[in-house]
Amino acid sequence: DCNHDNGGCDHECEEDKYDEWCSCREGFKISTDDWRKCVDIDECEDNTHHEDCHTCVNAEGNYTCRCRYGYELDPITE
Ligand SMILES: [Ca+2]
Repeated sequence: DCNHDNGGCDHECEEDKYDEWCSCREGFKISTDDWRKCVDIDECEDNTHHEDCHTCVNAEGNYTCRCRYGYELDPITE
């Protein structure tokens, strides 16, 4: 029951007539250990997120890119 203690969910609780489930805000995913818990997505582990990154730095809820010396972040794609 999402009305009670947010269904025990870390972030968002969703429900329909039959079921309830937890979802996470952008940058987080449901923990494989506990369907109610949200854990940070390591975008740097998954190569699809940071093709243009020289050095990917994972952070809580997002990630940042660092550039090699002589380059700077493209403000359009950042
Ligand atoms: Ca992250």
